[in-house]
Amino acid sequence: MATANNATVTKELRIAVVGAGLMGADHVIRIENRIVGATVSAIVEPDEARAQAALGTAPNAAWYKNIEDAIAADAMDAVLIATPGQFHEPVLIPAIAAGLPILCEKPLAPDAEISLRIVEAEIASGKQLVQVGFMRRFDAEYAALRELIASQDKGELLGLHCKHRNPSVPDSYHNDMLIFDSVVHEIDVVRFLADSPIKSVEVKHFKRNSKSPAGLQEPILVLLETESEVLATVEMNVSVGFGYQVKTEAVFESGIADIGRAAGMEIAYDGQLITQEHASFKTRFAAAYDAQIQRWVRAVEKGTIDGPSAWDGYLAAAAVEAGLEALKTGTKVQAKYQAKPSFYKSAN
Ligand code: ISE
Repeated sequence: MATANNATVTKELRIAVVGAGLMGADHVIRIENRIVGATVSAIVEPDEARAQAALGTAPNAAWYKNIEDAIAADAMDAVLIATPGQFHEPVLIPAIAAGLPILCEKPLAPDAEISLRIVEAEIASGKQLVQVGFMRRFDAEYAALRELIASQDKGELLGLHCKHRNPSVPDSYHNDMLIFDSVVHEIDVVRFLADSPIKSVEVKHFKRNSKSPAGLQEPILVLLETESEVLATVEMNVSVGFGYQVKTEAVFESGIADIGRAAGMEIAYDGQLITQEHASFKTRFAAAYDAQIQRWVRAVEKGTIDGPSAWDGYLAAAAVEAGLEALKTGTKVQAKYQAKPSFYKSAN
């Protein structure tokens, strides 16, 4: 659009944020304060108290109780879904049918069957509309490690040691969530780093932490094997108390690389070296979330996506299914995948 004095006015992308819980509220603040070229135009949230809290941080936004009403009111140009995975499909299907670009938080859906339905809806729309929020791919250290692996500079990648530690989990968190809510990040990022699909999953149990919530059998050790025969060990530990840690050590033929060490000020005092640890994924991955959303906004302007696709979401869901069976049976379970549709072949 050109103004009278010929200055160019760029239109801001109007984003509807669906779900104003922990993650959604964080994304609203992020878009309003740190993302260039976008604004939150709608909060889609059935709970009034949550919606009002989010509206307090998004001056241009209107409140809708469901996605259908927001679509009918033409309230947005794009959708960011930040509800838990089991609520994604009923939002994704109408948003895809309306031709809206979507950034959907992980996991795309709770299982492979639902993920395939979403993939089919996207193919039927004729356009890649869905990007999945595996934000670790946008973390600078993960990106650097992927480049190091691809360069073969330190020889072939032999294995990965991944440590995923949460200070605590909410009461609603249960055993299966260790795999579909938490390990799903490693399932995606191990494939991303090794550039090879997950072939099998096996789950072992560490000695149970007496501080874990009742009913939770953890920490667990998950073994992910890729088709390229890279073995990844994943310590999934959600009751560490002291802070939030996500670290990966890569073992090469001629070297070791380590990412995720605590950064920032180190204090030497009274015979100790003290560095502050993150308290939550909101700060540990803040820069990655910013980069993910900024790049998505730019991609939407060009009518594309810039990150993991719905097909990547499906591949993760299929490997998660193997992981859930491995958790239940104690055996090594092979992941099963459908053939990649030609629609996604030329895509990232
Ligand atoms: C949570 O849903 C996340 O996605 C966090 O990144 C992860 O660390 C945590 O374990 C999950 O519950």
